[in-house]
Amino acid sequence: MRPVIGLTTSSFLPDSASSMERYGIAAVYCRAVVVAGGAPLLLPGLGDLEAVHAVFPLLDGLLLTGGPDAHPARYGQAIHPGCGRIDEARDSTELALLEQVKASRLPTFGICRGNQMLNVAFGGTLIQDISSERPTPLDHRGSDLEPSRPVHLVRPVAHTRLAALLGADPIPANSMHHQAVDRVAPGFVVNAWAEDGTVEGIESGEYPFLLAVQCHPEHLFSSESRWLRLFESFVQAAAAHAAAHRAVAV
Ligand SMILES: [Mn+2]
Repeated sequence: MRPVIGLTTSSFLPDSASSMERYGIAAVYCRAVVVAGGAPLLLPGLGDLEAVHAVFPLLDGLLLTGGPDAHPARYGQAIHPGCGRIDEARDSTELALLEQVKASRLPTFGICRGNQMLNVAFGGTLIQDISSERPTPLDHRGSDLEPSRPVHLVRPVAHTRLAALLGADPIPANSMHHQAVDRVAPGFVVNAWAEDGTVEGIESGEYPFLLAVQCHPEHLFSSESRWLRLFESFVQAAAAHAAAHRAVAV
């Protein structure tokens, strides 16, 4: 049985292409989960906590995807002028999911916004806008128009799970973010740095699989197999969680 991987989604407001609000994510997230052996299940960011509690027991793993900015009040700050679009219903949904993760130790993988939400949910803070708050020569939005194009190196930190999966050598990564982790949440460590000192991922050794990256491996795994290992390791952890959960249920 494939483990069921819940993926959080973005809300798309009515625009020139559609008069309807929609929920969705890039298809490559789902393809990466399938290639790694999981079964993707999309989760709308409605902000309905009863719905979260009803759906959560169906999940064997949780993938927090990219998206808009977390409300800075979630980490005790006022909105900085450089902060971008906020979706409070999605914030509520993901933070409720992560409260369930804390209780259940469900394997969880964060990507981009997912890296930031994981840090916020566990008590860390964010840089609201890198270019205005921490100017750097690196262009962390450099892959916006071409998501599979690496634009800077990421250096895995020795003795982290990420380094065990990617190897210790610097690895080219794409980058589509303007925020980043600032103060790292208690219980977490930085698992990768960009060369300008930007946090490119965090993880906790206190859970079976609780790991996140700031780049977008879902756009890289098909051309660089090292990135596929992240999805494979995550899905394996989800399968182990499912096996243990079913054993308890019997
Ligand atoms: Mn970056």
